[in-house]
Amino acid sequence: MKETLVSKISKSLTALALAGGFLASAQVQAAASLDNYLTDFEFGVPQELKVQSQAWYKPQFGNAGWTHFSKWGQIKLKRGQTVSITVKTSVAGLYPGMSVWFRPQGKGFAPSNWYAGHSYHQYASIDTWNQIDQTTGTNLGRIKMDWVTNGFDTDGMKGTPTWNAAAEYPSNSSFNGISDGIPGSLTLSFKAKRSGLYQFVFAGINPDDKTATKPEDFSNNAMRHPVTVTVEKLLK
Ligand SMILES: [Ca+2]
Repeated sequence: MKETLVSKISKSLTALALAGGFLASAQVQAAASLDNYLTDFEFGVPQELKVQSQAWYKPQFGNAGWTHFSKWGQIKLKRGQTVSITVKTSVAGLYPGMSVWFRPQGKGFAPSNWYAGHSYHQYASIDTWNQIDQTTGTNLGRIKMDWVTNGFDTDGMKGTPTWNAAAEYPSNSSFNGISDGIPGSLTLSFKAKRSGLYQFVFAGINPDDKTATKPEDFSNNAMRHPVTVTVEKLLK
């Protein structure tokens, strides 16, 4: 039986779709190393780390967080444990922001000292395959991160909440501004739904402009400022 034109086109489209699918699955991604940016945490042991003042939410980068201008932490949790993570600073005018993910490890998964790119979405899960160490060409595997929670400190924060590409203050509620009455301090609490590794990233968002009473020069984006981070186990 003679093939109709429609049938031929249909077969060609199917072939193209298959080829496209193959290319997509074979596509590799350059991973970003978190060496020197990632700290292991234990319950109740504060760690002082340095972050940039607007790296958790960077208007110049489409409002994404910036992987290497922030700092990362991780801790293993058991299913059902309720924990809090606090990021606080004594630097006036600096407002911490933080995102938390569950990150599966083991066969097929990239080690946790690799992240999938130079920017991160503050309130999204990711699942990406064939992450590559560009230096060695090694396929690191899959980076899967299930979003758990996020937020930023609004205590004392000035600014007009307007949402646009250049906005310094996100009015999009998914960024989750939190006021607990303590300027420079942000606490996120959550219950572990699964046993395993939880990874978090933190940095500043929308710092105050430099003033006579605020000696920190936040106009220097590259400057890093100290924050103290503590993970605590909460009683049920
Ligand atoms: Ca606060």
